[in-house]
Amino acid sequence: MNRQEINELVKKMNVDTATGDVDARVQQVVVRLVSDLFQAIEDLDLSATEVWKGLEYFTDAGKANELGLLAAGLGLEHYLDLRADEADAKAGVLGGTPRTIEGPLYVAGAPESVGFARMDDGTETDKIPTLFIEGTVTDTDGNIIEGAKVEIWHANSLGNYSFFDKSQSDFNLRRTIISDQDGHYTAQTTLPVGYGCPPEGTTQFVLDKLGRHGNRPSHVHYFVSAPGYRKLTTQFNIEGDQYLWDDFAFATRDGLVATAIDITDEAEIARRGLNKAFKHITFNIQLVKEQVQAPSTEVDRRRASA
Ligand code: MBD
Ligand code: FE
Repeated sequence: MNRQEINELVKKMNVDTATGDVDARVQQVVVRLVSDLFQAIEDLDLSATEVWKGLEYFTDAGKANELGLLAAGLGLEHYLDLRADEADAKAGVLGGTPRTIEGPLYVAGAPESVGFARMDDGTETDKIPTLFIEGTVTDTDGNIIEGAKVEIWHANSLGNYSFFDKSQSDFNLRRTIISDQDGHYTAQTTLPVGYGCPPEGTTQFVLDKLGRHGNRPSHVHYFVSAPGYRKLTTQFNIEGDQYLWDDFAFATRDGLVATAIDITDEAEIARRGLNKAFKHITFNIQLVKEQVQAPSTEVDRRRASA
């Protein structure tokens, strides 16, 4: 079939058959995607078996709750960031900490505190380095923002995230810190290890077919919001990790690479109430003022909450 025949067929089946209320946007999207699918089947000369294997794949990936992971791995989530960057540039929005993908592992409802939070439950303190993360939330002119909501989440020593990994305590390595009167936030936690896709999972299954790995560098996720400012979704990725610029989810970006500095000074160690050397990362955040002409940075997607 050629494109015109496909278009006519899809219209006959999915538009001309309407007898009830039509959601015009959904109709437009469905017609386009079904037509493009038929066209791809033509162009690639897919067999019926291949088409059914594809549908079965989505069934399995959905059942495994891996479609969010697949979106990250195939670059769909990063592509949405590039589109958002482009829309911002067109609207004249400049500056601020760069955005990068949320990923599929956020959980709403983490404990909230002002200025400081201890994020880890202490079970890995002897196993991996302690990490202090500190930073200041400002606007793009450097004016401090007090009362910003800094939501932070990251993985443990095995690259696993609490809630999804039921062996961890509730909200382990997940906190909300409100910036203090100096715009400052401090998190005491453990140094995360990079994530790897479940080796027997549906995402890794496709990555294997593509000859790709499913690893991310060590990283820490952020949502930062404050009244009058655009919500920021970002992460820092840690310098020195072998996957820093080889991230299967394409989240590492210029401006989002953090260096973990070794702190061995005894006085510094004592000041933090510790008994061993620790790592320190500074991650300052610049928020952009809300503006009417720019598209919203709020993304409505299904998220876990506990
Ligand atoms: C992660 O930790 C992550 O950040 C992404 C984007 C995908 C899978 C696991
Ligand atoms: Fe992550």
